[in-house]
Amino acid sequence: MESRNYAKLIEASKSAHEKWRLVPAPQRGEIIRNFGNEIRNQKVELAKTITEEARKIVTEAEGEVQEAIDMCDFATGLSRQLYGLTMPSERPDHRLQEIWQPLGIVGCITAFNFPMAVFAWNFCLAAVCGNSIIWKPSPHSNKCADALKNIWDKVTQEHKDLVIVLKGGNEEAVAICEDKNIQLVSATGSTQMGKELAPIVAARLGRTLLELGGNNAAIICPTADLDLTVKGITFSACGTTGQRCTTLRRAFVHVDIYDQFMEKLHGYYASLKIGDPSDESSQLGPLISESSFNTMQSILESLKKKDVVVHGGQRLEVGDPKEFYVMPAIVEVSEIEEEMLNETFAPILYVKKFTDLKDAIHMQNNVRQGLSSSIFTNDFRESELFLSSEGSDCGIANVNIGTSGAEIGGAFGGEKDTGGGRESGSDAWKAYMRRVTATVNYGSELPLAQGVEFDES
Ligand code: UN1
Repeated sequence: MESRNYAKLIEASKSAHEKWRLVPAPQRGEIIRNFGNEIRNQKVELAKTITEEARKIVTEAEGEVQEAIDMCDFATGLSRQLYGLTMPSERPDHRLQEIWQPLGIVGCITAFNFPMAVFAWNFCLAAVCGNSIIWKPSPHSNKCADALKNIWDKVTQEHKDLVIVLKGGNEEAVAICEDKNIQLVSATGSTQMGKELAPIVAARLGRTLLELGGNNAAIICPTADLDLTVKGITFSACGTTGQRCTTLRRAFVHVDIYDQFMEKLHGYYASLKIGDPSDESSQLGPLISESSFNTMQSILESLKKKDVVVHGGQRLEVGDPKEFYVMPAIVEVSEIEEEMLNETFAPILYVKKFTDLKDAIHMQNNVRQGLSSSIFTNDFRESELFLSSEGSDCGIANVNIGTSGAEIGGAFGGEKDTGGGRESGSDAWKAYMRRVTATVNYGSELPLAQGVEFDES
């Protein structure tokens, strides 16, 4: 990377922020609304670009564009709701108040699997809050980045540099992390990536917002509606060919319904349509790369060596022969295997029996990651336990829904090795701002807080 070019981009981003922060938030919201409307107009073409690059099936690609549109709508609404609290002051004739101000430049590093939505989560919030953004997309999805950047430029020439796309790989990601001009680095990717990048930002006391690996589990209880459950489990485990951070990787099934559940699950898996993602009937496209395929195979091989029962997982001769289509794997385990503790970015679902719900919750939580979790039950005592402080330790906890496919309205992110960041809905916008506590004295005396006296007498 040419450092002179990089410096120019940063300068442009800084000036864009300095101009943009003066635009009243509701007017910023209006421009973001126009951005959303143009994305709406181009929904089908944008989805095609996602399918072309990330190899997502049509309905998921369109769903992803919809997620970006929803974020624009959300940010437009937020533009009139960037509320600061007012607290009662302990001093007479004083006002105590919080004011939220933009940070400056937000660095945004995104992964191949959500090449538009995760940018939208970050950009829409960063922008409505008054920041500019430097976006480093995954090298797999540069066209997706270009497509959104072109729409932004079309919507506003004046604030064009509010979005700057910095294409590249590790070197560019490190440059963003090292750069003290970038107040917040929001990064989505593996835990390994987060562990490498976060210390670089921390060394300059910068802020990070991390959305890293998941190792999501579902607990299936005896009262669960099994048809609904199997559908939810299959979508979460196989959707996006197992390449979502929210993909379901582990299922704990109550012993009383285990056989019945497994029979239905195998039946559902056998009916999956795997093939060219641009063919509307396909439910699963290929893995993103040969190296993903190799990683998946080596995990399955190491399980087979231990005589663990592995169903599926093999390469399929469908679609383009240069690509890697697989039968999603179901792995039946009788004890916790080492392989289950790590996130393999491929459709491998581990299934284990349980008898006691508290044990199942313990197994679910007993991994380093903490993104998403689900319980399938019609017994409210079980679902309430799952949602209590003794329950799931994840950032996302669902009842009778799979682990993936969150709506934008909630805060998105997870605990432990998932990185602790929250993006998208609720009050996640606060991460993109700095909080100013302002005390205003409108009286003619100068009383000090905590009753401190500082008079000459
Ligand atoms: C990701 O995989 O990084 O909840 C994001 C979901 C999607 C977002 C996934 N809305 O599955």
